Amino acid sequence: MSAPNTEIPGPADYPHDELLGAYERMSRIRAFEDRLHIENLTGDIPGFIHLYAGEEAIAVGVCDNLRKSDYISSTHRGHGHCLAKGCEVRPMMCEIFGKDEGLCRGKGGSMHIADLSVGMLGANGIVGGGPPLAIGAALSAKTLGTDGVGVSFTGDGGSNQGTTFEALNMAVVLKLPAIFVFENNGMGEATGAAFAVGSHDIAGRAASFGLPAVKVDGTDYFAVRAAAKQAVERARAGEGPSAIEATAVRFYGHFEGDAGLYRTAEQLQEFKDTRDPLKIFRQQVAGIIDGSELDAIDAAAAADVDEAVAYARAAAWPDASEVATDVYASY
Ligand SMILES: Cc1ncc(C[n+]2csc(CCOP(=O)(O)OP(=O)(O)O)c2C)c(N)n1
Repeated sequence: MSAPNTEIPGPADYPHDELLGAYERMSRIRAFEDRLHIENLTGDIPGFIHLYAGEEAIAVGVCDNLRKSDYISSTHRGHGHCLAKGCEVRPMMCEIFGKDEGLCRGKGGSMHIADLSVGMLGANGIVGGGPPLAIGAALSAKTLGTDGVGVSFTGDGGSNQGTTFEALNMAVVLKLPAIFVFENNGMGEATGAAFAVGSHDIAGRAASFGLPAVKVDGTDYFAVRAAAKQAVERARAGEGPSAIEATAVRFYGHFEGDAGLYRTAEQLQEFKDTRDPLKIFRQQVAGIIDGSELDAIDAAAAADVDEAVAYARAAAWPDASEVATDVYASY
């Protein structure tokens, strides 16, 4: 495992607008997830939802290095990845509520949101399902000579899957423009990564496949952004794949409805006090950006989500005659 980059560009190295944009994207994810936590209690959301709050700096720090034409694959905890890659709030909300105006016409739901128009290959109910998709996108970029990249987001649990190992190996063998982002939130459902990850070192294990791999604090937007920048530049230059292990904490249960008995309320509160990527960002930009500007961003994000929920609730269901449309592929 190569040493983490110690010369990380900080807030002073980015234009004001870019800093505001990064916070806006993280704030939008937080508002989206906090609101879904409440909406889910009404029973009006079909299927399971898994919330991304606490991990915002990973999705945004990575995707802020990507172009619309680059591809990402995601996980069952996919809302943050979707929003960071450019999916719109309203059609995402419609999808989660199962409505016809959803990104997948209401047939995907939370765990299968996809939007190819922004390079979002899909949230994925199959743990470890994303890495093979991302290297497929990377192989197509390499074959077509587009200088695009394919990025997979995978949890610490997903890092143990055979599909992930195969994808890591194939990306190295074929020297693909692929980036493996491992979101280590310390838990796979209720099982600790310290138990389930044999090496206790996801980046080190990835490096053993023969690619550069770094470990970063995934609650630090600037650390993630810098690590991903190096990986993306390397991929676009034809130098092959990289891996990033980013550590963070999820603020909600594994899924909405999880009693979360594997951690105490005190532990969770301490995480929220000390490992909140939005609070950390606010501290990092203090003196450069006025807190009131960030407050206004939070208020606008909450208003957008309000509007999207109202819209989605009132929106039409898919017509029954379309039940099989877009479900079966035909060639
Ligand atoms: C192939 C497969 N095995 C098991 C599951 C059940 N499952 C859903 S989420 C999950 C935990 C995944 O943990 P991790 O990859 O760390 O992601 P996190 O939930 O922490 O974001 C499991 C085991 C599944 N969906 N797919």
